[in-house]
Amino acid sequence: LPEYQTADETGERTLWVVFVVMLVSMIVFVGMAWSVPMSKRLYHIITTLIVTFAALSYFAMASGHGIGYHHVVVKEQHKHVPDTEKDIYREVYWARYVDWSLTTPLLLLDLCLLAGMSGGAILIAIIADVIMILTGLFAAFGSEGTPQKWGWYAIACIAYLVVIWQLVYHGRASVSAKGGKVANFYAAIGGFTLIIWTVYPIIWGIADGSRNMDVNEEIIAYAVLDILAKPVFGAWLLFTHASIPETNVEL
Ligand code: RET
Repeated sequence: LPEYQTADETGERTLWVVFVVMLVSMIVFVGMAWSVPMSKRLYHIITTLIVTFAALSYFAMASGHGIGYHHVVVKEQHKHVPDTEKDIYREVYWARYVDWSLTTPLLLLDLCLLAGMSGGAILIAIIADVIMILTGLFAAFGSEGTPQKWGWYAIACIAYLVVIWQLVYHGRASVSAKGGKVANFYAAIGGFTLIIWTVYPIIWGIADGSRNMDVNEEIIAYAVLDILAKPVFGAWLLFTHASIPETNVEL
């Protein structure tokens, strides 16, 4: 009999809770956008789009959509009877990758605009980020035991290093021209982003990669990260933007 690794009520309830958190953040960010003139709403619009995409993807996952199955054949050895094989089907929430492929570029755009990076540096950061998410998706559905699976993961990690390089090297160089206040804020929110984002590939390696975390635990881990990376990041950015006029972007 095949074994199915799926979420139960704990996982489903967590997905609904995050959906509501994203929806409430969306309403709050829209309200904050309305309190400033249109010409000062760029961060508000980007940040509202981020939580809107997340709300849509969490709604899909909570209601049972955007989920596929990854099939693994596990060989079982026995002492006195012939070896057997067992089929394991584990849920893969591909809706996350759709979400991430849209929201991580927007999160980066927030940071790149804050730093005042050049168009070329912004483009490299965003394209490397899209490559990271899409090769991560290939890794998630890659056949178990094939070199490709971890190969795709390795390519995604290299793309992630390119993203970090753009933010740390080019971002810091650009932001220094905006004065100490903006530079300090960029260092703080950029450092926060770097820490949170780096936990994603670690969770992926434990849950989807080596299967040492069950589906519920995976949902909870990503739920915490997603709330920190989107609503908490967004609120921090928008409130600070309101108090430091030098963060304005002329676009
Ligand atoms: C994957 C697996 C392959 C290797 C790497 C990954 C990185 C993912 C990241 C995701 C960030 C998501 C965010 C979501 C928004 O809330 C695709 C997990 C490097 C960095 C910030």
